[in-house]
Amino acid sequence: MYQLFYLQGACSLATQVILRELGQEVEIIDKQHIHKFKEINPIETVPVLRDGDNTLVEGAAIMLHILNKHENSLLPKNGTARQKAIQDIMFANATMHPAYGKLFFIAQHITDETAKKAAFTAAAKNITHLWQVIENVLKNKPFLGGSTPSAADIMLTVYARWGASFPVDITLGKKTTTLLNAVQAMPNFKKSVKAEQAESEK
Ligand SMILES: N[C@@H](CCC(=O)N[C@@H](CS)C(=O)NCC(=O)O)C(=O)O
Repeated sequence: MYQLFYLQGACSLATQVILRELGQEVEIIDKQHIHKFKEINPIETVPVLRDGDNTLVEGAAIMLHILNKHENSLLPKNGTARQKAIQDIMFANATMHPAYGKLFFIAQHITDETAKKAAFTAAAKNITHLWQVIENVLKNKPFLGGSTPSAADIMLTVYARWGASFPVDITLGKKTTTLLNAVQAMPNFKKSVKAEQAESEK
């Protein structure tokens, strides 16, 4: 069984959803319940995945590890389709995630109200631009992965939920909204959200 260290609603939620989609058993552990989490991951971020004696960090690396290890339709086996799916995972993890990360940084570190508002507006504008890029890609398909959700679709859906926690206007296209709703309606998405809630309340 895998062990996954998480924070409620954080990017680790995507790791949990995908482990469940892969039919894997996972024990989830709230990072906040761990006294010396720094000893597990020196940079103190989630997700952290324990696969036997192997402790993995970095969301995209973890994603590729589990997708390579288990039979699935979330990551094509070869060719351009595989390259494209990996590119989408990297876009999610290395472009969209840090764009949302700026919102958390601004909320925590900018105290001057005028500067804070300007920074939130600039960050939201960048996020809206990234979602517009996604909307354009979705012209001829419902998900980045084609007719069914890919790992990147699930990752992006987790990040999209963060916008509601900040005083920002992020505009999402129609097809993007449909994608996000469809992913959030997946039984394993709902199950993962509930599992986090139950575990964190312990
Ligand atoms: N590059 C890292 C970034 C992960 C990251 O920023 N995780 C956030 C949650 S989404 C985190 O753990 N932040 C520390 C905290 O909130 O305590 C990865 O992809 O795993």
